[in-house]
Amino acid sequence: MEFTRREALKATALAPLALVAEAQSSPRPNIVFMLADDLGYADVSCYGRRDFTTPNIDRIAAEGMRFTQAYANSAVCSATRTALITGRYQYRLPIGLEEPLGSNETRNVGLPPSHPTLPSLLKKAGYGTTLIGKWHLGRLPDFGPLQSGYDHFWGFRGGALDYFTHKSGPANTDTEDLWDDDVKVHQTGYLTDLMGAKATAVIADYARNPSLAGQIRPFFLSLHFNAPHWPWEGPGDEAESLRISALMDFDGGSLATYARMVRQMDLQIGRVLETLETAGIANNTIVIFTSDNGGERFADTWPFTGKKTELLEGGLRIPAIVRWPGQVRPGSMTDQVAISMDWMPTLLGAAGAMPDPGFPPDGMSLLPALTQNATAVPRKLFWRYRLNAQRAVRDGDMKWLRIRDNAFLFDVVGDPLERANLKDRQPEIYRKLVAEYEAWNATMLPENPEASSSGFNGTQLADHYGAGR
Ligand SMILES: [Ca+2]
Repeated sequence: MEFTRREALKATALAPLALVAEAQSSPRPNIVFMLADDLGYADVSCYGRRDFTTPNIDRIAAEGMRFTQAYANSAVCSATRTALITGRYQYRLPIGLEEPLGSNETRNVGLPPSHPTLPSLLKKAGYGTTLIGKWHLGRLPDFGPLQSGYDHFWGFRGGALDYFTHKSGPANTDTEDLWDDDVKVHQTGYLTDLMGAKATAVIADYARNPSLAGQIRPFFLSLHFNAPHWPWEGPGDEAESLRISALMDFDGGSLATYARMVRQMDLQIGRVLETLETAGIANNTIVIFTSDNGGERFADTWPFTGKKTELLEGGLRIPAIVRWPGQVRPGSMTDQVAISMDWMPTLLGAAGAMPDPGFPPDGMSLLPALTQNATAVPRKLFWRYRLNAQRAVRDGDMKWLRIRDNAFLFDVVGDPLERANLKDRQPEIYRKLVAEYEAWNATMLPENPEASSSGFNGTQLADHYGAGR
């Protein structure tokens, strides 16, 4: 891939003069944003995974900063990805109400191309923008990465893809979903490896063409792995991809398979880091690694309970690691509460770019925590999830949680397992958080009964006895 002189001139014309001048005196950082899919809080060794190691992800932490209180905007894919790309609560847009967007959805829901996005704002500021991996924010012809601010796209549009057949359904269906820009492509190989290869090629290309017409052009690469999302297939498990009758299968997978899926992603992340070094741009590149929601059935979410599709901490808490040489202290850690939609103001700030005044971010910039060792700022954050009428507020260390008619108040810092219900011991705080939720919720779109909202029942997961069928 290479961008043409015409594209470069177009980008220059769009960039405000001040930014161009700044870019020439001190180059703006490149950004490599890596997102795992359904990776739990303790699924990498620097967050506590016990049965395997993730040396490359650990290395990002050793050379950067680890967030101990990072949250996903939602307990599932599309909803979090809406918040991540818009920098705002997902409940402001119909696509954000899909938990997640279904593959057979016929209502034509997606991220409106007119909405400003993290890639579209960076592009406007002169960045080259590429998405490799998962999109999951609506189908062509109306919706897609190229329609929402990415110059280039290589990956898939749905919620899941088989690692070998690259189909969104079982092997015997006509459901291939692998794309190069807006053209469907066929490629052989294990998807995690293909994404790693594509990412390293893209980085090398950007690094080879850093300057056109005297302008240094930084890049924003979103590398959205589907690992370790189901189907449960590690490298070499092609037979399993032919066996399963649905990608979301409940008769396969194991801790060992899961370990191989995560470790293969870690390996590809190592190649990305190596490529940044070989290209000589590691020192001017922000590297981020995080996940889109909490862990699924094989994940380690200790010390939390709950999983993907649940507003318990295990469904929401995720690893978040940032390396930025010269700016972020190596081997550091912060207890700053953070959430997916914070990346928009954070990365725009790092790039010297501005949000669209018509769509102000709901999150906050993490730059003070990252670059100035700032004291953690208390946050007030809100979630809702339609299945089982789940609602949650985190205010300071306290969390109000409702699941169906069961209501709780937890101190999630002192009691991360969410066991000691303080509702009747601290009724004023309980009432305050409920009132805060109601006030916030009144400013969001109402729940849409037609939107998807997924979860697990007792026939699927034995530990969910009592839940549904
Ligand atoms: Ca996910």
